[in-house]
Amino acid sequence: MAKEALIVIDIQNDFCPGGALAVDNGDEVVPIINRLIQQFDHVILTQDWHPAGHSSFASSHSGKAPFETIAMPYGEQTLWPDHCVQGTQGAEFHPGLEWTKAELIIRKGFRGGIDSYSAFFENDHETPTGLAGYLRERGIAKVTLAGLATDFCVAYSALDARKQGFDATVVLQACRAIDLGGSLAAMTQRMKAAAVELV
Ligand code: VGL
Ligand code: ZN
Repeated sequence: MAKEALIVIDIQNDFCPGGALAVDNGDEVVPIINRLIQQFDHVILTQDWHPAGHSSFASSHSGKAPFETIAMPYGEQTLWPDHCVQGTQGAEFHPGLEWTKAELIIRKGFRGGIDSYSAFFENDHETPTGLAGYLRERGIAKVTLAGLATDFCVAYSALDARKQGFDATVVLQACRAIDLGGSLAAMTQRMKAAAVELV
């Protein structure tokens, strides 16, 4: 049988209550994800990892507020509060996440001029992170995704997994959403249309 991997998306302090870009009830998924980690032979983590002054931060654009959008050379970009700055406490994994078993940590959003929601591609949808090659080389054909946030990093990762020919399942009870302007419903629709299995 083809090998499977669990991809745990961005379980970092800044996405949990009290963090800079807190997702409502984001920390509730930690015990659920810990159980999933025990169940999978292969576990991969992603870590949002921005340099200070990153172009996805509203604070980098005068007159712009968080959750507004801006036109970037690679397309429309939502602007965020400063979050997950490299080396800060906010960028660390949630202290309750039992991550030691993870075989790979994919850091993303580390280039100042471009954001990266997906674990596979940056937001230009063409600069790869290397994850697809890593999975293929290791014979992993199916990925299960969980984490934060459902309608951004989880959804874009699941869509790109499908585009790259992997089977993809999202465990919804192990995800929480930001839900900005209907983004949760829109991204749920896109995942269904791309044959992402939602369980
Ligand atoms: C995320 C917004 C900005 C996410 C990361 O993990 O969903 N969202 N950076
Ligand atoms: Zn980010």
